[in-house]
Amino acid sequence: MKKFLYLLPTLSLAAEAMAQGQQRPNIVYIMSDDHTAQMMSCYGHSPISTPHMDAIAEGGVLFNNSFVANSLSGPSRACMLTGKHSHKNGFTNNEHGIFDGSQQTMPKLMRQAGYQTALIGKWHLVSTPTGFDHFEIVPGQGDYYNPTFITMDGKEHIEKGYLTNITTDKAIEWMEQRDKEKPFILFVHHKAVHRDWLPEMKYLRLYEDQTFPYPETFHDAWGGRKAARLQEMSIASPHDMDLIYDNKIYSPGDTSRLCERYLSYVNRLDEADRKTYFEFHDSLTAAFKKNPPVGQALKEYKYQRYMRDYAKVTRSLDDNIGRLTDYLKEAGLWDNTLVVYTSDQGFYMGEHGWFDKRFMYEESFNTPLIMHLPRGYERRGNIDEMVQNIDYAPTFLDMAGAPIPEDIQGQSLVPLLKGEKVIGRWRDAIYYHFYEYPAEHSARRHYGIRTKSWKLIHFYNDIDQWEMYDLEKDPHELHNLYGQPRYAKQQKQLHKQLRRLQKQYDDPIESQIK
Ligand code: SGN
Ligand code: CA
Repeated sequence: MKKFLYLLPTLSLAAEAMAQGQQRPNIVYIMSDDHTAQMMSCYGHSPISTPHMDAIAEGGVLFNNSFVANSLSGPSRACMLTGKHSHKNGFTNNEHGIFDGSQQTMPKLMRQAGYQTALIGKWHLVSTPTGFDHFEIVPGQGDYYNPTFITMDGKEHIEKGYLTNITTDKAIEWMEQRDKEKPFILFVHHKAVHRDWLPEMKYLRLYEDQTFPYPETFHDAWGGRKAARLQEMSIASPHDMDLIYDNKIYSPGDTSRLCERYLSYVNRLDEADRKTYFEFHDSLTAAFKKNPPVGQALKEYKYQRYMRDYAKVTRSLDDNIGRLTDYLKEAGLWDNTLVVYTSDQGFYMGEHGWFDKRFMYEESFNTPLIMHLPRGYERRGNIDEMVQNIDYAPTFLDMAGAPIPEDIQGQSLVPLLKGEKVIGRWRDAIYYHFYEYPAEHSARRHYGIRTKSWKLIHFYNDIDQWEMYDLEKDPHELHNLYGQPRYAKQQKQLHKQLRRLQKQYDDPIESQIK
């Protein structure tokens, strides 16, 4: 891989800081699940307010162009941990992936550099976590109510309460009892706001009087985009968004494909809470059944229910970001800690008529990224350079003054965080590759690149379609320009850039992928 010129000066700065006896920064990496920038007020245009997330961005930095390498939980986590694209870290999809924990990972390298390493919450990589001094994880996707946790001895136990709160409790408990002589990196991985969007009891009725605006592309009919037509993540479709499972319109005797799973999640609640839960949802069900919406009205109804549930779960998440940042301030850790808030990918909040993620279209290719910076990192405000989740590993190593192995594919963000001029030194295109098909939601396999103003995507496997978008003129990616003679030059240029990145990252693309 090409060496970047600025690594040397940055490393020597970190080494210099250590030589002067300055403590290396701690790192608190908070990652939620399926939380998207459209539902964060610091990104603008959010229908709900997220004051604690906003406070991080206001005092620190907000990345406007932050992307994932593969828009799905396990793969995204593997990219973050290794600093490498999916074809290099081996975890390409949730369905068949088992993370090879014997490979080089950033937590292992941080530990070698003298950091204490801890992980709390969702893991989703199947194999036992490696490289952590301490971990306590939830099995698979985890449960919102009275969740099960797995401790380092492999034993499972149930904790009473709401997962988002418990995850924060455990993160704080670990920080309290850590070795205070050493710097630390703590990974706080929330399940929130993943499907099935079950709210904390105190927020059961929150947002119920709010009508959420419809995104401009809510009625997209997916013209010119074959993979978009073939997906199974449409709000309108009863198969994709289940009225019982997703929208909680249920009365005893009702059934659907996912009904039993819905009941198994809610039945984890203690009896009193279960009663309160069903009292509220029964009233919604009764109103629905009295006057059942159909057609367009049903699609809108499902969207409103989806938005309200997602917003409730986001509210608890935001509260807990506040609890964690308050703790860091009270414990005197704030000034020397990097606090990262991000998600494992973005999400569709009704754009194109969808929920879920997977596609390389902006809403799910993007992931929110905001940071509170430790002392010595002067940059503030919005950052427009294109960054990707493979960049976190080299960034943390760089901040710790540890060497960045040659085979890491991401770039350290330290020059950006120090406010250095990176013109001509930053990447001009981002690479993406999604593999999970055939699978739930039926998003076809695809890879592609995004530059500042263009995007080129190739959908492959059981289809073969190229798409090309002018992101400046068509930010919603509705007009596929691929193959149009007037854009031939642009198309050729994008193909060239795509080949260059596939060579740089050494992606065997579809020819060798099972
Ligand atoms: C579950 C969800 C899907 C979701 C995947 C992946 N279905 O399978 O809707 O796309 O997780 O999400 S559910 O019926 O179990 O809710 S990921 O974020 O973990 O990758
Ligand atoms: Ca996710």
